[in-house]
Amino acid sequence: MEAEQILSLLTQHLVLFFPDQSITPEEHIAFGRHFGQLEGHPNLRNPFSDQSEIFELAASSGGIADEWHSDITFRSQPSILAILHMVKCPEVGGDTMWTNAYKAYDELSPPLQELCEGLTALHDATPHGKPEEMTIHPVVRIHPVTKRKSLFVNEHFTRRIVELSHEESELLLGHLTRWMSSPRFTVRRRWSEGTVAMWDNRCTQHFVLNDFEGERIIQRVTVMGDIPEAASPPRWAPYARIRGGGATSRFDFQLNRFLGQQAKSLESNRKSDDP
Ligand SMILES: O=C(O)CCC(=O)C(=O)O
Repeated sequence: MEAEQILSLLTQHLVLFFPDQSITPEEHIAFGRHFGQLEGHPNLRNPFSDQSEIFELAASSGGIADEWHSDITFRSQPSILAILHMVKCPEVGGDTMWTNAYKAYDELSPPLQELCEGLTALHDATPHGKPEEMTIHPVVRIHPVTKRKSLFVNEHFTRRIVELSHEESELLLGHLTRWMSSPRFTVRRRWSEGTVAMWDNRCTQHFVLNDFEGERIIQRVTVMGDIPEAASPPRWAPYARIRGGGATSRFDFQLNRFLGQQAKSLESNRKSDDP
């Protein structure tokens, strides 16, 4: 099958499975390259290979992604798609689930859709021990190919809705991330060794069931990303109280820090553009 056909099936179905492949790491990388430039994982170690374009998640080294997420959303250009190869799986358990972020958006009530479209969210790499790696994305993004809207917040990397207070953000993010995982939006894969799975990272999230014993080894290549296009520009200013000292000001600390860094970098870009 041609790469273009595969991409078109992916656009239609969001997640594809190719059983009984048992590919080598080189074949895995070569397959991935058909879909764009590959990137290694920015924060996770790559213990099994010198090749930076492939990395491994092994249960023995704690590589169980048991929180819903899209990949690398703490970066300004999160990956567009990823391809997994199941190398060793437990006899029972360790299934992976994916959820459809288009449906999660489509089935929100119109007032909540409208609210979410005017919001942005701060994402960071806290799960990798790097909270200083952060960026802001729209809460609702538009897929560059289908032009459909999808919800783009996840429980693993999204810390805060920028235009809401900390307390309001906790409520809304809690609701949206639970909503994303509603069973009717999801598909669940029981793995066998040699299966390859591919997903569109712009309109899905995934989650691994941490319910198994024994080794589970899976390898991934990741196709580099694009800047998420917002369904609409943010409709409100960031809500972060500048004054310090109050017991709850710690909740605004990270957002203020990000906004400060952003203002500095805009200022230095402006200066370097000055004739
Ligand atoms: O191990 C899996 O099934 C999924 C791994 C994962 O979450 C990821 O590659 O981001």
